[in-house]
Amino acid sequence: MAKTLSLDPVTRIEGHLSIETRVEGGKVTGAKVAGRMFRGFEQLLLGRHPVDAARITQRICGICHEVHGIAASIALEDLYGLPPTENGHVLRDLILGLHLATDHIFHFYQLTLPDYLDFSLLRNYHGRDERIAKLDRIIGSSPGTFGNQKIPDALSNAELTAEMALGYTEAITIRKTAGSGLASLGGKVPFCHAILPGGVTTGVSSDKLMNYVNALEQVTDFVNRLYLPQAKALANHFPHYFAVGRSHGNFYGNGGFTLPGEPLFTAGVLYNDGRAEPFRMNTIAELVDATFLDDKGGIRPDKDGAYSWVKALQYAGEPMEVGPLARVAVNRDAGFVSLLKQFNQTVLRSSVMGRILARAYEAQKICSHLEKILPRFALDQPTINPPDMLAKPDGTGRGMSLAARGALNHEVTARDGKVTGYRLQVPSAWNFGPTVNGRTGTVEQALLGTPVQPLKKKGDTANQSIETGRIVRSFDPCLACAIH
Ligand code: NFE
Repeated sequence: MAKTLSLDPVTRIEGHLSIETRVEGGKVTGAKVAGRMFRGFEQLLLGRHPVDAARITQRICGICHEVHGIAASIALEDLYGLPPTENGHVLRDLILGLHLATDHIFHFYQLTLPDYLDFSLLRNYHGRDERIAKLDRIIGSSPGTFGNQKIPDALSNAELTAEMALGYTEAITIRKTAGSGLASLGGKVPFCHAILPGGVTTGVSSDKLMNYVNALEQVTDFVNRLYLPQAKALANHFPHYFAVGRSHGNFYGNGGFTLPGEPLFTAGVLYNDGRAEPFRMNTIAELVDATFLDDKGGIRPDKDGAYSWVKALQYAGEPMEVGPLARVAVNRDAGFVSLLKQFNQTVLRSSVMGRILARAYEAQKICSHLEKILPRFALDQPTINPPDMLAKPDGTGRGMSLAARGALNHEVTARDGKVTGYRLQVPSAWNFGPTVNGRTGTVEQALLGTPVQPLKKKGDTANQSIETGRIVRSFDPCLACAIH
């Protein structure tokens, strides 16, 4: 007999997400992924000065603010016909890259590991590291978060659990250090007010630059010493997750980090039948059939057939997976393919563990790229080519950029110097959109066919949701962004 399992709200994510699955014969046979809260950023920009978008859109999200400032600035540069200075471009890439690396660290340690570890195992630790005793006290004070004995297949190795738990606590300190480095260049965090069209307004003195360099060195050390090795250790212990959580297998990625002549990522689309093509902006459709919106963006909370506030984004009629795994797939990244071989994975496919590993791999790749571009910053050169705030541009500007969770597009349309349209195509909308025209949403597809654990005790469905939670969190959901 079919039954329904709900995860509502999904915790350890940004925003409001509900997952409903139909389970039949021990497998997920239907899935509905719904964003639960209307935002309205596209609407509130209407009638405003276009440059306001660089600051207002950063408020869409508490996690990925910088990326919206950057994508908006690129769109505004297109609208104003205003190239950034080289210094501005360098600073923007330095901000973007350090943010992406720390966002990935946060996702692995704070958002993902509690799905796989039973931190109460630390009580069985017999090593000499005194920090473990400290951790034990933290765990005792928050047993709900850390003493998760409900996980039916948690990592049973106490030593490795202890090492990862230490990574968990160090990741918090690293995030603070990275925040300080980002504020040195972006003015402040969260919401770097210095990111504007034409570059970055901060007067970057040598001490500010050194603070950034120090943060980058610490983040790089953390990635090399703990994050990538521990992501690999997780993959070693849960190798079956290379076969769980497969989306349709269509990938889309934007370019980015274009400064050194050869971009770190190039834009493109890779279909599940192996076809690859360059990205074409006008091939994206925003569909509202299953969304509580009408064709003009008006709110329709009682609309028939609607079940989410997230729009369905499709590329040439196909749902796409976006994110670090999509970026390595579209770029046919040889380093990542050889990393996969360490786990006997011969083909790069969509999966839970593929996403987790791709993020760690990307963090390392970005950190070394940032070290490479640092010398391009010239202390005596301007950081911004400022826009003429009295100009009254007419037309449309597009900013195709990237965020931790995937491709990010901003599009601004202005008449007589006022915003008349603003369009946001955001990573989590690609991944968390609903089913439209018979094409299941990306995460919905990833849930279909998932085996569900048998009930341990009557009525205790918590352990049955573990697979769902792991699949959903492997996409690093941000519903605040998805709905915007
Ligand atoms: Ni709110 Fe974001 C990123 C963007 S996801 S986290 O990364 O854009 O949709």
